[in-house]
Amino acid sequence: MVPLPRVAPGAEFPPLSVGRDDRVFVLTGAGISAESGVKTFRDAGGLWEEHRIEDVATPEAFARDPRTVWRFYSERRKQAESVQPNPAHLALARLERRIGDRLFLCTQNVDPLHERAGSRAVHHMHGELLRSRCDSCDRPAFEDERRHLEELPRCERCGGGLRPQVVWFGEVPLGMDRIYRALSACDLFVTVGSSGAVYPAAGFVSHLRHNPAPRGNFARCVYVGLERPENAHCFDECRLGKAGELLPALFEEGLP
Ligand code: BJW
Ligand code: ZN
Repeated sequence: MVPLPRVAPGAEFPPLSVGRDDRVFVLTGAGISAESGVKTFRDAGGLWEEHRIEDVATPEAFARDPRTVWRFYSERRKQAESVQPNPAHLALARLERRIGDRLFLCTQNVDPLHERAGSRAVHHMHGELLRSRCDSCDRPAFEDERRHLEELPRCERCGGGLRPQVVWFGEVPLGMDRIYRALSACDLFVTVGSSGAVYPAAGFVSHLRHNPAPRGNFARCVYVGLERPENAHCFDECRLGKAGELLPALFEEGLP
C-alpha cells in the first residue's frame, strides 16, 4: 500500500539534503511565477476564468480563429516584457550553480523567468512565449517578441502562417525522451506550484512511484505550493506555502 503524503506548512519541514551524487529533477508550474505577477491558469482570477481553453489553447482553435489566439498570446507577450523573477526562480538558479547538470529543471511555464533569474539549462516542455514557428514549413522556431493584434504574421521563408511556439492541448510536449531519461535517473523530484491537472506532467510523480532510480532506490517526491495538488497522493510530502517564501531555504546549503 502507498503511504499517504505528509501535508503541512512548509516551515514545519527540514531542508532537503542533496548528496554529492544525487540527481534532482525540478518541475515548475504557473505557481512559481505567481509572485512575479504572472497569472496562473486554474486559480481564481486565472487565465482560464477569462478565456475558454477551446478558444485559445488547442490547434483547432488556432485553425478556426488565429486572430483570437494571437491576441491572447500577444497580450501575454506584452506582460512578459516587464515581469521579474522572484526568490523562487533565484533559488533554482543558485541550485544549478551548485550542482550543475545534476539538476534537471523542467518547466511547464512559457514565461522567461527562469532564464532571467540566471538558470542556464531550462527545459520548456510546453514551449516558450517569446518564440514562434511556421505552421507550414520546417524552419526552426525562432525568437519573436512581436505582438500580432490585427495582421496575421507570415513566414519569411514560405509565406505560411506563423504560430506561437507553445504546446496546446492535444499536442505532444517537447523533448519527452529527455524528460523520461532525467526522471529515470533522479533521486529527488520536486514539483513547485502546479495543480497536477495537466498530463503528462501531472503523471511524472506516479511514474517515479512505480520505477526505481538506477541505484535501486525510489526517488523522494516533494510538492511545494499553496495547496494540495490533484496528484498529492503520489508525493511523499506536500510543503504548503508560497514558492517565493519556501524555495530559498528548501535545499540545504553548503553541500556539494
Ligand atoms: C502557488 C502560488 C505561489 C499559486 N506559490 N504555488 C484525460 C485524462 C488524462 C489526460 C487527458 C485526458 N484528456 C486529455 C488529456 C491530455 C491533456 C490533459 O492533460 N488534459 C487534462 C485537462 C485532463 N494533455 C495534453 O493534451 C498534453 N499533451 C498530451 O497529453 O499529448 C499526448 C502525449 C503525451 C506524452 C507522450 C506522448 C503523447 C498537452 C498539454 C498542454 C498544456 N498546455 C498549456 C498551455 C501552454 C501554453 C500557454 O501557456 O498558454 O500549458 S495548458 C496550461 O496548463 C499550461 C500549463 O503549463 C499547464 C499546467 O498548469 P499549471 O502550471 O499546473 O498551473 P495551474 O494554474 O493549474 O496551477 C497553479 C498552481 O500553483 C495551483 O495549484 C496554485 O495553488 C499554485 N500557486 N500561487 C506556490 N505563490
Ligand atoms: Zn514557413
